[in-house]
Amino acid sequence: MSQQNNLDHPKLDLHSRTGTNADTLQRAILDNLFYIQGRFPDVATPHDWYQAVAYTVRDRQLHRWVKTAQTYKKQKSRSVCYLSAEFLIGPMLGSNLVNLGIEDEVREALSALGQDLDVLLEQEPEPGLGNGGLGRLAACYMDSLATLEIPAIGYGIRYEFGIFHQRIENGWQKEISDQWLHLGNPWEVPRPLLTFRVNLGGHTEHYTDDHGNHRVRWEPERVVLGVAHDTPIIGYGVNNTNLLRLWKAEAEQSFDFEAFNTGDYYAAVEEKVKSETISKVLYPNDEAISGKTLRLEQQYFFVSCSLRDMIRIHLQQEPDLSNFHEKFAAQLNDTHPAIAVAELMRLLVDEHHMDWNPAWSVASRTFSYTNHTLLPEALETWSLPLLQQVLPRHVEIIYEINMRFMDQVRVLTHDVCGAVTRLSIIEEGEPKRVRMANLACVGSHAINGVAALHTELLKKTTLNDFHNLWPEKFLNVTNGVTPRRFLLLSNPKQSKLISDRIGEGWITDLEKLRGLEAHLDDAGFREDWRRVKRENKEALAKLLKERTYVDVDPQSLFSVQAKRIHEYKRQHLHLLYVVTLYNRIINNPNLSMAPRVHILGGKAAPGYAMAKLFIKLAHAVGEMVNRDQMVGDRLKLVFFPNFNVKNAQRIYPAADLSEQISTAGFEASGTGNMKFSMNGALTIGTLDGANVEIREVVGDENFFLFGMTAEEVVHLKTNGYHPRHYYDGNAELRAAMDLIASGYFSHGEADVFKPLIDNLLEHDPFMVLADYEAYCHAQSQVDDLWAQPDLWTRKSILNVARIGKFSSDRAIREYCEKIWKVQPTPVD
Ligand code: NBY
Repeated sequence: MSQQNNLDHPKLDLHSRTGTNADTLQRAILDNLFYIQGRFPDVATPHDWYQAVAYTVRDRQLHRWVKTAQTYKKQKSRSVCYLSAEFLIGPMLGSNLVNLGIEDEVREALSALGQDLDVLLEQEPEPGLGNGGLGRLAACYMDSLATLEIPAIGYGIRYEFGIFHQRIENGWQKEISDQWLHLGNPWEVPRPLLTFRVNLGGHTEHYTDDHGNHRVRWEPERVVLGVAHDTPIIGYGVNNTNLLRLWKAEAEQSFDFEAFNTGDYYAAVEEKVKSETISKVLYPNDEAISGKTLRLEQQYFFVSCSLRDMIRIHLQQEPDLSNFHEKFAAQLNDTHPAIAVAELMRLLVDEHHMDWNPAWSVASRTFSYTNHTLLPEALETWSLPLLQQVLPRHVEIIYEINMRFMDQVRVLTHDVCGAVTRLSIIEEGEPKRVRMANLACVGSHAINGVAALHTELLKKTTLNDFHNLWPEKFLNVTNGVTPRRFLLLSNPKQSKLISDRIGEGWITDLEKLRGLEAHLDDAGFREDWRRVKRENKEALAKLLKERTYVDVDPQSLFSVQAKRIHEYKRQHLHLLYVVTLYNRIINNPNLSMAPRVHILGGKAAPGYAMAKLFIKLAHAVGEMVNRDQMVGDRLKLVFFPNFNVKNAQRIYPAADLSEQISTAGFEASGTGNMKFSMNGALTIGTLDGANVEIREVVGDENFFLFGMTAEEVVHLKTNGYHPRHYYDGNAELRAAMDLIASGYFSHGEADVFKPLIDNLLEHDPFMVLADYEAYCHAQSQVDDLWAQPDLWTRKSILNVARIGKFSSDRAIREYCEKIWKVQPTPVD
C-alpha cells in the first residue's frame, strides 16, 4: 500500500501536508460553510454542516483525482470501463472518510465546532441509482478497483429520481418518488463542456463517397445531449481516485426559439422536457422490462456517450482506433448496455471509417459480458419494430453481425437440434425480437456468471448453445462485496475488536481474517464478540422502535431476511415458518423456545402484485403476533421499511441469523449472504448461488443447510410437482396456511391473501411447500445451537474468520487477471 512512508510520525506529517489535520479541517469546514452555502455557524442547519463537511472532503479528493488523471495519462495504462445502467453507491461521506483515513480528524474538527459527525452523516440523502444486487455490485467493484490501484471509469446514468422510497400504509407498500438531488449533491462535478449529441429515431441513407466507398449516414429524428457528471471514487489507503461518470440528458436547445417567437410557448418547452426525460427516473424493476421505448433510449443514451468518451480519450493519445481494445476493457454489466456492441461498430465503421473486419476485431476484443440471471424469461429482448423506430442504423448493424455469425454457426454446428435458431440474435415471431444476451455473447471475448453454481448452470442451460460453440469464452467470477463499507464503516465495533487482535491488514486483504481462528479458544475474546453483537442489536432495536413502534428484546435471536421481494427468494416460506411458531405457542402456551425476532425488509417492484402481497402479509402477521399477550417476548415479526444501503448498514451488524432461502437454481449469487456472514451472522440457506461457496469456506458445521438441490428441483418439476400433496401431508404447514386463508390476520377478510394461498396450493412455482419441512427442521437446529451461546459464538467467529474469499478485492483481481488483463497503476 502506498499509504506507508518512513517518517517518524507518518500520520501527522501526511495529514499536515495534505490539509487533513483537525485544525486545517476545521478552518476548511467553516470556509465552505461560508463561501459555498453563505451560512455561518449560528444559523447553519445540520444539513448545511453536512454539506460543508462534504465539500471539505471532496476538496481533498480532488487533489488526488488530478494526480491520478496525470499518472494514468503519463503511463498510458489500460483502463477498465464498467458499463452499468445502475450504480447503487449509497451515502458517500462515511465511506470517503474511511477511505481517506480522516474520520477521527474530521470528528475532532467538528466537535470543536460543536457538531456531531454521526448526526451529519444522517443528513446525507441516499443516491439510490440501482435496484438491488446488480447495482450494488457495480458500486462495490468501483471501490475495489480504486483500492487495487486499477485505472477505471464507471459509466452510467445520472437518474434524477433513483429507486423509490418505500412507505408503508396500512401494511401496503406505497412508492414515494426519491428526490435525492433536491438539496444539491456535493460529491459530483458537472462537466458541461463534456457533452455528446445522441441521435434518436429517423432513418439511414446509404451513399458512395468520393473515393467510391460505401457509406451510411444516420438522419435522426431528434437529438439529445448527454452531459457528464463526475463523482470521484477514492480507494482505501491509496491515492488512486477513479471516476464514476454519469450522463445527464439535456435538450439541445433549451428553447426552440422559432416556436417561441411565433408564440407557441408549449411547443417550445416540449422538446426540452422530452429530452430531459431520458435520465429522469430509474426503472424500479429488477427484472427485464421490454416494450418501454424510454428504457431502450436510456440504454442507448448512456452507452453512446460512454463509448464516444472512451474514443475521445483514446484519440488524445493514439493516432487511430486500431488499438482501442488494448487501451480499454469494457465490461457489460448484464445486457442493459449490450447495445454497445452495435454502437461501437457504428462508431468505428460509419464515423471513423474503419472496415468491418478490423472494426469487429476491435469491438469483440473490447467487450466482455457478465450474466446475472438464469431465468430465460428474465433475459432482455427488444421488439424489432421498436428498435427500428429508435435506432434504425443499429438494426442494420445487428443484421450484419447476425448474418456473419449465422454463416459461422452453420459451418461449426451443422445445426444440431436447431442450435442455429437458438443462437440467432434475431428471434423469429410476430414481431421479431432482438435477443440482447445473444448480442452480448457474440460481441464479447469473455462471458461470466457470478457464482460457481450459476456459471455451471449457465453453461448447461441458459447459454448452453453458446457454451458448445465457444467453451473457452466462459468463466466464473464469484461475486464479492467491499469490506470497507460493509464491515469497517458499518460495524465499527466488530472491526475494532478484529483489528485489536490481528491488526488492520484485513481491511485490504480479507483472507487475513483467518488470523481470528487463533483466538477462538480465548474466552475473553468470545465474551467481547458477544458484547459487540449485543450492542449492535440494541442499536437496531432502538431504530426498529423509532421506525415501526415495535419493541423487541435484544437478547432474542435476530433472524433477518433483507433483499428485494420476489417469489423465488421465498419471503413467504419465511413467513409460513413465523406463523408456524405462532401456532405452536397458541397450541402450547407454556412452550419453552428460543426467543426470536424475525426481521424482513425489501422493496417490491411497483407492478409486482404478489410481492406487494408478501409485504402486506408480513405486516398483518406482525400486527397479530407482536401484540398477542400470550406470545410475549418469545416471538416478534418486524418489517423494516425502505431497505436501502443506508439502512442495510445498520441491519447487517445486528443479525444473528441470515435467511438465504431461495429455491435452488434461481439466485444467481446473492451478495447480502456475504455481508451478513462478514458481520458474524450464521446462515440458514439452500444450496443456491454463492451460498454453496460460503458453506464450503465456513465449513458445513457452521452453516444451516436445508432444501432441495437445483437438480432435485428440476427433477421434481419434470416429474410432476403437486404442492397439495405436501399440504395434505404436513399438519403444521396445513395449519399455517389455513390460518392465513381464514382471514385471521386480515380482520376476517379471507380474500386478502387468497391469491397467495391459492397460488401455493395450485402452482407453487418455487416449491415452497416441498422445502417447508426441511426448512422447519433446520430452524430447530438453529434453536438448539442458540441454547449453547458459547458454541454459537465460536461459529459466528469462524464465519467471519473464513469469509475472506468474498471480498470484492478478490473478485476484481480475478476480473483483472482472467478477463481484463490490466495491471495496477499506483499514484504517488
Ligand atoms: O445480481 C442480482 C441477482 O439476482 C443476484 O443473485 C446477484 O447476486 C446480483 C449481483 O450479481 N440481479 C439483480 O440485482 N438484478 C437487477 O437488479 C436488475 C435490474 C434491472 C433489470 C434487470 C435486473 N432490468 O432488466 O431492467
